[in-house]
Amino acid sequence: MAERDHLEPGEQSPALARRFDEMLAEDDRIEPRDWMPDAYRATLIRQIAQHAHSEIIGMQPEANWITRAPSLRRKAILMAKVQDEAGHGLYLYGAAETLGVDRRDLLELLNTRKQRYSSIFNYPTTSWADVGAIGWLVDGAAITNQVPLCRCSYGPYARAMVRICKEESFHQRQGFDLLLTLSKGTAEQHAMAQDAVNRWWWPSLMMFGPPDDQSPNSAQSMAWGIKRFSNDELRQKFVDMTVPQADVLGLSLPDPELTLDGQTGHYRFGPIDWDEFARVLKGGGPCNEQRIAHRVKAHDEGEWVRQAAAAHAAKHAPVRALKPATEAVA
Ligand code: FAQ
Repeated sequence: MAERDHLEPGEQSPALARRFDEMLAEDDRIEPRDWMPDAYRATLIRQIAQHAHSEIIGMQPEANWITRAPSLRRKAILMAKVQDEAGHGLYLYGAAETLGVDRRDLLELLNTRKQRYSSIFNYPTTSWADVGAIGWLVDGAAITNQVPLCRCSYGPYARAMVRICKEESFHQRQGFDLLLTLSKGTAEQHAMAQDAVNRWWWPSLMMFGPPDDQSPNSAQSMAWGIKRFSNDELRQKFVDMTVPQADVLGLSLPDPELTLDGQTGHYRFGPIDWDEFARVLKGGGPCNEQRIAHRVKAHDEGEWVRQAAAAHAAKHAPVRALKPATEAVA
């Protein structure tokens, strides 16, 4: 009997599994129509959903400053950035849906704390300089992690990442520009920038996830071409890129052990507080409760918008289908 090009969920076919392995070996992209192992699909859904949730939860800390931005120009930039993050969430939920899940279910998992979002967004933005620190450090870490995802083995995720990375690059530069302005401003502004960098540095390093020897998913994700570099490799890349930028900003990084290793060409850094990371992941960060409560409130208050959009789509669907025939008669 001829081999089918699809299988029912849970069905196995050695030929299709072999084809999947060959595609990975040839660095081809896996597309939604292709057969894939259930565990590959589940890993992608977990990672893409967590990424999408991070984008929309990540709107909150910066949105906190939109009404208090110090100039019209800064306000316009910040509004555009926060809006971009919503767009990134949209592309990513779209990419997750190509794997057979529904975004409504993913949002329910976020709102009921059954899926994660990035640890970084559980920290508060207590001053205007935090907007700069998020752009420079958080978006900088996000880009370091996400550029390799443009070569992820799953096509829809890889393509979403290309556009997201272009926008994140603008975000990172605006953060750098904001901090540079503050750093070169009055003594009070400089101190505000330094304080923000002191608070965001270590949580930014935690964004890359646990150390490699405590990362249960890395080995398999790298074998599948989902991750191209390990958590520690990306963390090191970020440190190496960021330390010289801190010099240009005229700001220090809060790590007395930060030194350039002349032999490896990499910066050595001090120990990360993994207990703090674990606490934040378990819900014990400074803003975990606030972030989810705000998210659930926004979701509930948006119910009428979802209903109206669905009613509009239902009303116009048959008209759209008939349109070509009507035009032909005319
Ligand atoms: N926070 O085995 P691993 C952004 C979890 S986007 C929370 O190493 P993996 C844009 C992990 O899920 C930021 N949880 O996991 C922006 C796993 O959970 P499990 C988000 C974390 O997946 C900027 C467990 O720990 N970016 O910032 C974190 O192989 C400014 C074990 O870890 C992405 O999502 C964490 N930091 O590697 C927006 C990028 N780290 O198995 C607004 C895509 C680990 O219990 C403003 N994701 N966990 O379910 C990835 O590259 C990977 O998923 C990692 C984690 C590297 C995050």
